[in-house]
Amino acid sequence: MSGKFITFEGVEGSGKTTQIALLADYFKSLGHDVVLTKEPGGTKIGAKLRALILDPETKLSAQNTEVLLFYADRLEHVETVIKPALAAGEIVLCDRYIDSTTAYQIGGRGVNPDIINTLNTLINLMPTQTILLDISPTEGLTRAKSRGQLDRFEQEAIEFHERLRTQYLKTAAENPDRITVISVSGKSIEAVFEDILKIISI
Ligand code: Z5A
Repeated sequence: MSGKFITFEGVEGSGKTTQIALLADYFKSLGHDVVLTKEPGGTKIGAKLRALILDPETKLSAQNTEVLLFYADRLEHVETVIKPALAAGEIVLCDRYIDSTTAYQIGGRGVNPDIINTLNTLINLMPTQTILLDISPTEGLTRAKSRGQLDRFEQEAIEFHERLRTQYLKTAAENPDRITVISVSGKSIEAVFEDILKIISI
């Protein structure tokens, strides 16, 4: 595969969606072909899965149902959007990917890592580079709450959000060549973007 696959990660309200859009515009202004996508919800079927997964009315009884829904979304996304774009030499920018599963389902929910490792063999694709926007869950959730109704994850207790931030930082420490942590606490949108441009490589 000749393209570049860059993912953005972080807790709710860390600014991923804002920054990834700025980066897409920046790359396009340089004449690159860019695919801007997200998980869950990067395909037609994924959009339906996303609505189901985020709906506060969705009640899942078995612990692993949630993770299977994310992998149904991911498999369709990787096979029909990400891999074809990379094969065509494009830059793929993805808002959340496998590190979100590690943070939310392993760190947050306590899913057995062996299950995720097995599911990852179906996906067989890791990002070229990952940017982790780090912020305290309290600050991130305050931003998210300012937008209105909270989704199924945003409604979780603060301890859940603290666990997934801890897991994110652990994953970053274990993958220093791929993941760069950018502290965004109290920084303006412009200041964060400047930090991103300093470390992005294509
Ligand atoms: N999930 C999972 O559990 N397992 C998985 O494998 C995957 C996902 C792939 C997807 O929701 C949910 O699925 C997610 C994890 C779970 N949990 N939740 N909720 P999502 O992707 O839609 O949710 P999100 O990633 O948390 O999106 P978000 O809340 O929109 O956060 P964000 O994209 O990081 O932030 P933003 O939209 O760019 O900014 C949020 C607000 O802050 C907005 O009003 C901005 O204008 C403002 N903002 C942004 N930057 C700044 C700065 N620097 N200063 C001040 N204000 C700012």
